[in-house]
Amino acid sequence: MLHFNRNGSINAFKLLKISGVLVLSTLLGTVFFNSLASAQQANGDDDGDGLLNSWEINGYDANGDGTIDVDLPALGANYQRKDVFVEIDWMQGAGCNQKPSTEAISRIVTSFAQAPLTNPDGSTGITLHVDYGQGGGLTGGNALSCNSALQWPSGFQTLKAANFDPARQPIFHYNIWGIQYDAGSGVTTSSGIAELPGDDFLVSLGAFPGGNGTVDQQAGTFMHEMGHNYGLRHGGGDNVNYKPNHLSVMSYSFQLTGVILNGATGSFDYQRFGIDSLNERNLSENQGLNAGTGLAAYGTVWFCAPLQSQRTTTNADAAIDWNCSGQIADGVQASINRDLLRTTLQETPNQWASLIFDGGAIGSEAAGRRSVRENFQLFPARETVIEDLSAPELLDIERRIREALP
Ligand SMILES: [Ca+2]
Ligand SMILES: [Ca+2]
Ligand SMILES: [Ca+2]
Ligand SMILES: [Ca+2]
Ligand SMILES: [Zn+2]
Repeated sequence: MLHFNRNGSINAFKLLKISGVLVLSTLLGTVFFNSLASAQQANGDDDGDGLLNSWEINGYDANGDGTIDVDLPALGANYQRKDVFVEIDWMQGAGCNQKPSTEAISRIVTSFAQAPLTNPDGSTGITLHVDYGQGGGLTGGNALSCNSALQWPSGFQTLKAANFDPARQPIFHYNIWGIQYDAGSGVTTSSGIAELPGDDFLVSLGAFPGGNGTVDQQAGTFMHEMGHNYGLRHGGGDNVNYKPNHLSVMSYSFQLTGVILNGATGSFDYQRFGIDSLNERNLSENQGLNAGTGLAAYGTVWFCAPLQSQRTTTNADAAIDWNCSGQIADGVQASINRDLLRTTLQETPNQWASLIFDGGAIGSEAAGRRSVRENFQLFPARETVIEDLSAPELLDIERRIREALP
């Protein structure tokens, strides 16, 4: 992947958010200190989802005129349970239909609902609200014209400005489902691009089967690109690809199939627990990933040098023939993550516990009063992740996993 640093503004960005909270406190403080129990401050965020208590309880009034602009209670927000909001616009017309399937979106809503995080109300999980134009309060999602060479970030931001209510900027991530894109070095068949952390991401499956991918490919890629917005990386806490000790849709090994659980693909998930490092100069084949009994239900994928042959196991906590010698031994030296380098593949975290909920303009009270273009300048992405595998490369990984797990 490529990471572009657009740095120097992080401190200013945090200060703006703080001042946004102070402004809100001034405007609404009296009302809330009268109407809420003392512990529940209007400008607090009890559940840590980046959305202020006052917005989740009363709705968000972008310009302070007394009219609610984003009715969060009507959308199902709960100030004591984590909520995340995504608006999807998709290209559709003659020759393209990039609308995600209902099944793909609902799978990821389920994945978030099953997240291993506890909430102040005692529940577990995150409520993922996806507006792709279903109706009810969810009328932001709409079709866009087909464009097989969308420019990032300029063209993306132009579409956002024309198709996204600015009042939603502190609350909703914005996601376009396009065909292919150009981030400055030509049109690519890459599956997407995303800010890290941030509030904008693109899914681009135009070169995938059927012109928009299978349900699995849609579900996995949507969750993968959204994960970058929440600060997640391809190697868990780092950017190293294909780490066998990273069991997450954030790894290219599992983006299209989901993680291997109970002998099968299809677990669309971020990593749920920490896994030890692997020293490629001293691997214990007897130990496998050695992350304890909870790992026994999980499989993993690794690669054997020099041919980079891809291997799959359905039990990552049992013995693993890391160097593909046909024998199990300790003290083995092998590069197992497809890069020919023998290094230490660093430990990987519980990714659900490390989500950054307030990327980009999310959580900034003043952001809803600005134009899309103004916020784009004020909240530059710290990094942008361009998926650097072509469609054929990513599909090849998926095909080999499916061959190994009939
Ligand atoms: Ca909140
Ligand atoms: Ca909430
Ligand atoms: Ca829209
Ligand atoms: Ca290696
Ligand atoms: Zn990625």
